Amino acid sequence: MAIVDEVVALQSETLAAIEAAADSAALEQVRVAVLGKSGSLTAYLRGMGSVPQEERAEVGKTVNTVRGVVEEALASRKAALDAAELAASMDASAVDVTLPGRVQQMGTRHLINGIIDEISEIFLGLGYSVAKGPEVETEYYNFNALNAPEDHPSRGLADTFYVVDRSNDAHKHVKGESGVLLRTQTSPVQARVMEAQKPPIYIISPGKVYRRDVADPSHLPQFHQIEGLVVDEGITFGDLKGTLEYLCKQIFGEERKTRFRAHYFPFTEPSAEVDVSCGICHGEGCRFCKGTGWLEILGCGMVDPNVYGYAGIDPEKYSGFAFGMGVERIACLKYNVPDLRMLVEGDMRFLRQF
Ligand code: 2NL
Repeated sequence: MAIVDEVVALQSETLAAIEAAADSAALEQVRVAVLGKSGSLTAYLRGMGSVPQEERAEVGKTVNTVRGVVEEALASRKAALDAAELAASMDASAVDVTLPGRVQQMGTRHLINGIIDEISEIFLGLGYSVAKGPEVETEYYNFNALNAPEDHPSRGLADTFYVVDRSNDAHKHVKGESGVLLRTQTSPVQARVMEAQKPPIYIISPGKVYRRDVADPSHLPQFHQIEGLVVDEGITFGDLKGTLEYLCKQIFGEERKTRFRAHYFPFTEPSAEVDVSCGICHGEGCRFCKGTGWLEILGCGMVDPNVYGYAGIDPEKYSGFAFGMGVERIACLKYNVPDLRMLVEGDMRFLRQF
């Protein structure tokens, strides 16, 4: 075959190989095999010297034409392959912006913490401070320092969670050798403040308390309490009444009435329970207030002089009052929730309403 025909045949082969190259790496192999340093078309250019004189002009012209045609075919195939590869990689990493986003569920503050904050704000506005103390307490601060008699039923294993029980120990009444328990009220916080700090004292102590009860609509084994304590010169029962009436109106609304009923607590004398008029029947009597027209919301009284004795405060110089309320109970009364257990079940359909 004449050399010119060989070169023309090489062009057809090369164009077919370029068309068949599946990706840019395969295309590069074709380019090197034909136009590279030892490529098949390059070999014809290098070998021009040995081409017979009469063929040389035509062979040279053909080789140059073929080189132009091949270079153009390479460039156009390379552009097509690059575009296809870019499109494939964009498809592979594509984000479907029409899919719905993942919703981040926002939590809410629990109703109980909301009520604690609300009542704390009311007392902060009256100049009180918030006091905190341990939930694992000694029997001394939880009972003795609050004038609870040795045989008081709430001290028993049936009513209180003991961590260390020293009820058979002769030294149990000694402050440093007392039993250890989960506090049944937050009063031990106040007993500690009275011991550490001289009057005037204006504090509230919110926090968790524990009682050995089975959960039912009106009891929980773990709940929250807010207690308050005022000790100053010249404090009277009138100060107690005014403070708690103000508190009730702030929590439940101006239109609600309050009443004080005589009661007994070991740590206060005289003592009272406070009722607020029923928000459902407005005093007429209904199921929610069990027909009485009133809802019990807290206990209170003038601090018993014996309690000052434990704290080293002079009862001739100072007087004061104290009160305690269950936060879960207040929450249920405020929002007409029929069962305390609904507050601790963690059902977001219920809790999100507050
Ligand atoms: C209730 C009744 C009450 C107190 C708590 C108290 C504290 C000190 C001295 C005297 Cl340091 N008293 N606390 C007084 C009266 C009642 O709680 O029904 N709580 C749920």
